Amino acid sequence: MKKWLYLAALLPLAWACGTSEAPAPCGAVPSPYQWEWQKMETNLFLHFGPNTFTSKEWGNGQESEDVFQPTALDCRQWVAVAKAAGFKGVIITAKHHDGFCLWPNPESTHTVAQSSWRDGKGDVLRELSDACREAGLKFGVYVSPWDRNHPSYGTPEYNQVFVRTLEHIYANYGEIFEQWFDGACGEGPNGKRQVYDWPLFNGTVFREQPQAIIFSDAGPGCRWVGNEEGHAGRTNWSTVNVDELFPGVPNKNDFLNEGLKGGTDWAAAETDVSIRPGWFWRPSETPQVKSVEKLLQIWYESVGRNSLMLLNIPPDNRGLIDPVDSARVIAFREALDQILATDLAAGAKVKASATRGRAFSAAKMLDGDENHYWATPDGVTEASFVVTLPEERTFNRVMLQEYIPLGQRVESFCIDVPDGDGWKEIAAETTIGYKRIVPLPTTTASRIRVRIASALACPTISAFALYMDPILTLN
Ligand code: FUL
Repeated sequence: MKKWLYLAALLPLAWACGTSEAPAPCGAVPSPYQWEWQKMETNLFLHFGPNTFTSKEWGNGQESEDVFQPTALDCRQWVAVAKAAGFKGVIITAKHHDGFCLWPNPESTHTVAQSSWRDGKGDVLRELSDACREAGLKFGVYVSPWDRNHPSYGTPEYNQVFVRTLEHIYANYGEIFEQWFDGACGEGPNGKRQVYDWPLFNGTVFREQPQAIIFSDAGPGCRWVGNEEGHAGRTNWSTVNVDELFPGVPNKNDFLNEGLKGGTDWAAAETDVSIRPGWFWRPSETPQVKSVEKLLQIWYESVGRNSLMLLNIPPDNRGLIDPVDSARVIAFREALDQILATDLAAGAKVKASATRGRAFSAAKMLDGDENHYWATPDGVTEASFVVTLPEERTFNRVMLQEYIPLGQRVESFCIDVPDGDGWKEIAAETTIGYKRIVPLPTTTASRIRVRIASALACPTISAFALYMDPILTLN
């Protein structure tokens, strides 16, 4: 064959392979730190302080420093529980609303240094940050701007005190992966409220700990999910308009729960929830530690709805995690691991209605590489794929992931299974995001179809899996 004829014969093939160019980013995208943070999925929240000893939720700041008296503090035990439960990071109340500091903060006279505990030499942040680093867990801090103890609270000087407080932590306890700011702004000891200087506070974090994700109602790193019961919205966009929000913003809980399609800023939702009714440990609540079933449900409705699960397990008045709580959270993780151990889509073949090119084929969703994804040609925002299993299998959860470094795109999708010669719809949902797990009626099938009904730009789907959860079933 003549050379040109040979080349001409190859042309249609080259055309069929489509483009090897990745889609352009769509709208706001996560920073590399936000992308890494999202992949942590489950983290441990620790509420610990004078309230642990007084059985209060909000101390008034007048508690004697000597109230803080853990008899057997062991932060390595907390970290061991976190590890066993599969958490990737911990966040502790370095300072809650009562103003008591778990480290010797030179900006305050209401700290561990003024307590008779360990003759004023104790330092919970030191022990915990060391234990985290030893175990390979990330370390984060909750520092409440509301301070019911500090004499300067309610005056402009307090904003400077608060910044120096942050700086002291940042200079002494290593890398912080998340800075937790709650929006509470009540009265201080002189009856005044503070006008918080958020640009100053955030600027301090950006300067001293640039990798830290700043949590608040308004982000900018991640946003509150809008409730403390443990559920993100079924629709959950990781984007919002940060300018329209501020920490403590009223009447926005539903909005925070769902985010804003096409919002100008990336601030994914974090779901903070306690394993107990309260945030601090109190013995009377031990019988109400959440069940494995409840924790699984929270996981599905947070991690499975494009959010992070920040589970609070408050240490007790000995300074240890209560054995009831640790046994429960470890049992939860074991149950979850067992459900996720078998991907029932293993060995499947997948065929899409449209593909951008070989580098973005539907098979990329099943190859286990988080940087590989199926994508359609630009402008194709309605598309489907059919997964053909090696044989009939029984499942009740579908897991989908979008390749979020290029933005969140899918705004509605459906799941179908074969019905006679056609298909039957068994689920209709909205967003996907980093991870979406859709509960299904228990279904036995050898084929399953996912139909993307609408998207902000060509979909980029990086993972598809099927699971069978024998504990939480729809039918
Ligand atoms: C809120 C606080 O008022 C609660 O005490 C708790 O710390 C919760 C996580 O955040 O803003």
